[in-house]
Amino acid sequence: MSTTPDVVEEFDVLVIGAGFAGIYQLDRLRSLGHSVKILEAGPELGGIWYWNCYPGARVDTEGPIYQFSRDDLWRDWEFTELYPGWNEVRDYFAYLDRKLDISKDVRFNTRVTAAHFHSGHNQWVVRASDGTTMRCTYLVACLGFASKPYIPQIPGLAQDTFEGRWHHTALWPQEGLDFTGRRVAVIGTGASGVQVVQEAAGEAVQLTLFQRTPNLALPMGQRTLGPTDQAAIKATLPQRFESRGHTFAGFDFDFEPRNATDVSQEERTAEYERLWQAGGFRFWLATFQDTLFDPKSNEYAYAFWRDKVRARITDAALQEKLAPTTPPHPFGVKRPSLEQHYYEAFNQDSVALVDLNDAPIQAVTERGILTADGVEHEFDIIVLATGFDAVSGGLTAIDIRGADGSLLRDKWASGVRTHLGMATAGFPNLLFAYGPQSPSGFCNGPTCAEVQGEMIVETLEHMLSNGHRRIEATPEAEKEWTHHVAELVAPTLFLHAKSWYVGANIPGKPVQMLNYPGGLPLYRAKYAESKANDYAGFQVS
Ligand code: N01
Repeated sequence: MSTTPDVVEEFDVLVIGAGFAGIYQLDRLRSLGHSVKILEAGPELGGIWYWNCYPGARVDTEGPIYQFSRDDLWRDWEFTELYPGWNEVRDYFAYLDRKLDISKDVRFNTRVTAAHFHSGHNQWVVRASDGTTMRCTYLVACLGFASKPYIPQIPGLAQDTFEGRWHHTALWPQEGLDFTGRRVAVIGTGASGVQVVQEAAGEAVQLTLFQRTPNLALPMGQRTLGPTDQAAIKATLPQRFESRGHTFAGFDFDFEPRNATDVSQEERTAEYERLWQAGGFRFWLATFQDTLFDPKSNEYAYAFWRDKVRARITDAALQEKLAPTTPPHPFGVKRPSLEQHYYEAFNQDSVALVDLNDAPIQAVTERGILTADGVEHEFDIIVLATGFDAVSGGLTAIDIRGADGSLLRDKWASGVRTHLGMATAGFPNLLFAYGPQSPSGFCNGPTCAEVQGEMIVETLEHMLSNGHRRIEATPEAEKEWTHHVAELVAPTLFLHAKSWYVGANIPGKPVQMLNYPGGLPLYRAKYAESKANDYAGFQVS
């Protein structure tokens, strides 16, 4: 890549991605007087909420705390549902644009393909798919954890053998796709698959879910928000925002200090019931603190979940497929989806389930999906809800080359290594939000955009206002951080499931905890310690 002749613009900071994290960076850094630009692959703000417009796509954090906490922003904004749909989240981004005038500093439809560090100038030379080249002193990647969809290699799929239409949920046609009267297949049971199934069950003439692992989904507790709700929400939002930064996952609730194994069965059941009725992620993240550590405690939670779910499914065989007697993996170490009427959908004659453990997919054919038992299932639409090369995939998809010209993709081929989940040795002046070994997928998005976002802003402000030109994680610091993450995860049950949390969903990807498992308060303390010690773990020059 040429580093000089075609350079047209230069910035203090270039940000990749115009979701929550990127918008936070632009707004804050611009207000501090720095020159900043966002490069965004999509044609509008929203990041993940632009691409994921599949039927049923919906936030699974309560809307009031799924927004920026700034007073002048939340006071004038209301979501109409407790868990807003993708359309309403897009409206929120349009609202942010009106309030903050973001778009004028965003270059849309510009997918970053390469970023090479130029040591002589301490600058990044960034190239986009349209041939644009820009320079910046600091590059901040705000790619989210799910910017690289995973499409499995199923024979016939890439060859477009199928005569109907097929789409990955994260590359859904913007004009929509009507399921009405169509025969629909859904492959995958993550949050995306569960949401599509719920939606398609009411529209499709026939719906078949291809399941490899059941989702241990939780009741969402969805409801519309009327004027009384809105007033009550407004009255308590400042405290809720405040508590967001001090809980494990950036919500306004946290784990219960008792252990499930220390209380009587009656107390345990009463607590589970309370959490179940409260809805959302509470049964997962406001439950007994030992649930994700102690196999016995985890079994208690699973048994409660299983019995609740089975009571909603009429067919005994489907009960066993969707909520097996024996847990498919410990509860909560693969992300539960929030559902509204997912399990009832399977009581409809028009909805079927194919267990891929009995009959794996062999090929996509002209007419549908061929499974190993020789059955060709015929469809009009195939939905791939097969997830993402999560957390690190967005970064390694870009041709990022560090100070000595080596590729980030190569450096992380045997596993990610970072300092504070913010930077990696050999790649000076590159910081990332929501990246590997940061709270990332374990954190409410807007909370993390603000909390980790502010760490990045502070670090950049320290650099820019002190005339420093180069910051780089040291190899020792990233070794220590990687060790710290491994130590935190060792006593948990997370490595007992093949999830995207640990990279196990992508064939060949090293299995390691990709998200910071110590919770937001510890993460903040670790950063504060580094900052108080003159950015310990970074080499600043
Ligand atoms: O992806 P996933 P997702 N053959 O990786 C299956 C966020 N999100 O897009 O479980 C057959 O969770 C795979 O099977 P298995 C949220 O953080 C949020 O659903 O590995 N099946 C799995 O069932 C979420 O956790 C919302 O056995 C194959 C599924 O595909 C994250 O994004 C909405 C397969 C993938 O599930 C990812 O969720 C949506 C194959 N070859 C997403 N390969 C909100 O509500 C994979 N699978 C805000």
